Amino acid sequence: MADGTVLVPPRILELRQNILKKNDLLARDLRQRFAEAGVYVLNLVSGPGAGKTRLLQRTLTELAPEFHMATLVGDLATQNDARRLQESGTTVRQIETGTLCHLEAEMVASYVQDWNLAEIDLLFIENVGNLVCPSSYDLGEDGRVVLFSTTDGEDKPLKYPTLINSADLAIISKLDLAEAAEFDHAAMHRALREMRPDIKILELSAKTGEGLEAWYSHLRSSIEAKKEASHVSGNPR
Ligand SMILES: Nc1nc2c(ncn2[C@@H]2O[C@H](COP(=O)(O)OP(=O)(O)OP(=O)(O)O)[C@@H](O)[C@H]2O)c(=O)[nH]1
Ligand SMILES: [Mg+2]
Repeated sequence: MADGTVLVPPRILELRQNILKKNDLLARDLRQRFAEAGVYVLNLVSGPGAGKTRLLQRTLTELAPEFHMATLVGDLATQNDARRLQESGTTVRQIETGTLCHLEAEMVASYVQDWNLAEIDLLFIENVGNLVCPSSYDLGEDGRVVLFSTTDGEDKPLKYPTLINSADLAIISKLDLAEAAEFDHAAMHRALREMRPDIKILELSAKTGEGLEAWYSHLRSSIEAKKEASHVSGNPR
């Protein structure tokens, strides 16, 4: 239309609403299972190449002495990310989505089906690299982390409001490249806070290790809180 409005035919809209409703119901069941098992679940979302896998590679390796961790990683094709993450010695499964640009609760449920969730402290779900589709799909996670790299441009939070609105934590990655990319830290923080005034922001480099301690502290306290909640609700592990 001349004013830029896109009209969606009612039948397509209805179909989309049904898919989302089915996903929400499955996500609710998953969240219940995760809560009973006391496993803390994080869904990592970013555009392609922002550094999700590299951050997880380092996190899985460095926190392995402290926690039992597992990862599901989604991509349209290849087992590349799973191979990289398996070098940490932790449990990793690749979900190849084919043509889908996001993970859905049904996929998560089927890929964790034979896992003993009570043995896992922390489950990472690396979503398909995409800033649009993953934001509408609840995976039963406790927290959603959005990554923007210093080379992505400071205006990205403003361009992808749905994603920011569904995120609990924003990670600014590739801090070591900030100077070369002439990254404007204040502008990025402003853009994030304009969309979500209370969003927690961490800046880090998975290459140099700068900022990783704050990320690990966040994980430690979140895991602790989840275990506490699980005990309180009568699910001793
Ligand atoms: N210099 C630098 N490079 C990084 C950093 N983190 C990731 N990279 C590089 O950026 C590229 C993409 O990183 P990945 O970890 O594969 O990104 P991703 O978000 O998992 O990508 P997809 O799964 O394809 O969406 C790789 O070449 C990484 O080595 C960092 O902190 N500093
Ligand atoms: Mg990846």
